[in-house]
Amino acid sequence: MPQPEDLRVAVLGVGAMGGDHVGRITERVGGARVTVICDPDLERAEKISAAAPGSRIVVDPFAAITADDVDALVLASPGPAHERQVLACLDAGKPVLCEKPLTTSPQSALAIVEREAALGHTLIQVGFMRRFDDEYVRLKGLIDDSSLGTPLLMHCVHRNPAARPHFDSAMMIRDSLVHEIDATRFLLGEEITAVTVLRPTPSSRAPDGLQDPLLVILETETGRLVDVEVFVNTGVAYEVRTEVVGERGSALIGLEVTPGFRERFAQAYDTEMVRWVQAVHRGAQTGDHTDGPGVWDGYAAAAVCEAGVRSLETGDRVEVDLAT
Ligand code: ISE
Repeated sequence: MPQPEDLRVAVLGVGAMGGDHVGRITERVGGARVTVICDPDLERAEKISAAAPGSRIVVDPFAAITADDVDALVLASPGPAHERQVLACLDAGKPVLCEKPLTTSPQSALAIVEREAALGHTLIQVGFMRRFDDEYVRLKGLIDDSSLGTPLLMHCVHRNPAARPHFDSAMMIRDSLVHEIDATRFLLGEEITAVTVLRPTPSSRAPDGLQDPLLVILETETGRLVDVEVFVNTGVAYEVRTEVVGERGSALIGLEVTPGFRERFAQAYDTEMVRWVQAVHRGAQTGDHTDGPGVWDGYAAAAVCEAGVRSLETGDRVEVDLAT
């Protein structure tokens, strides 16, 4: 039953992720309801709206952002649309949960960091959902309470059974590796300073031209090394594993194997949404809306991805150019 004090949410883009978010808010998250659905594919919008009682369809995303029956927004539109939509949400003073990427370039992401800072309070959470996954949270706990001693190395595996059509090698960095980049920053609590992308013999299953798998080395501020296998056409299952090696021990998470990322991170997506709704409710009183990853995290990830794409192209170790 909708309550009068429910947060009224517009979801922009109701493809796979956005459609899931509408279902999540409608069925599993208290304190919020979807009032507006916006998608250029009207048939899709109507189907999703039918499953979200009380929602209406708005075709123009900018009309959805300023609508009177919208208190906050979930952006699950294509990445290139994010910059203008996020800026419009900031202008309207409305909180946003923005699926990655925040924007498609570090320059435009930095402009958003600056615009939000000028407002004086945070409004934007970026959808790095792993930060809400129980296993990642426990692993971070082991690092933060010194159970493993000082962390020295991380080994990450990021395997997808099959990439979407038109997935190119740069997308392996921007779309897949980006989660390992955020997980590294989250777990180790420091910035990534350099990226080296190595290209082993491609799998014969990889579509023409796709450098699949990749082996990536991330270096951090204090000299920790993180190796990441990104393999997006294994033909097997979704496997995401992270091992942290410290001076006094190691810990490995991600032994569960699922068909895809939506199953693997189902709990994380639900918790992310619950916490976001709670944070927005709290923020209505305090003026500080966000306790999840924010615009700086979106910007830092974009800067590391840019270095990664350059390393992929040149084969060189590339330093990350991060604003100070
Ligand atoms: C996808 O966009 C995701 O975000 C998944 O978590 C990732 O595993 C996959 O490789 C991406 O394409």
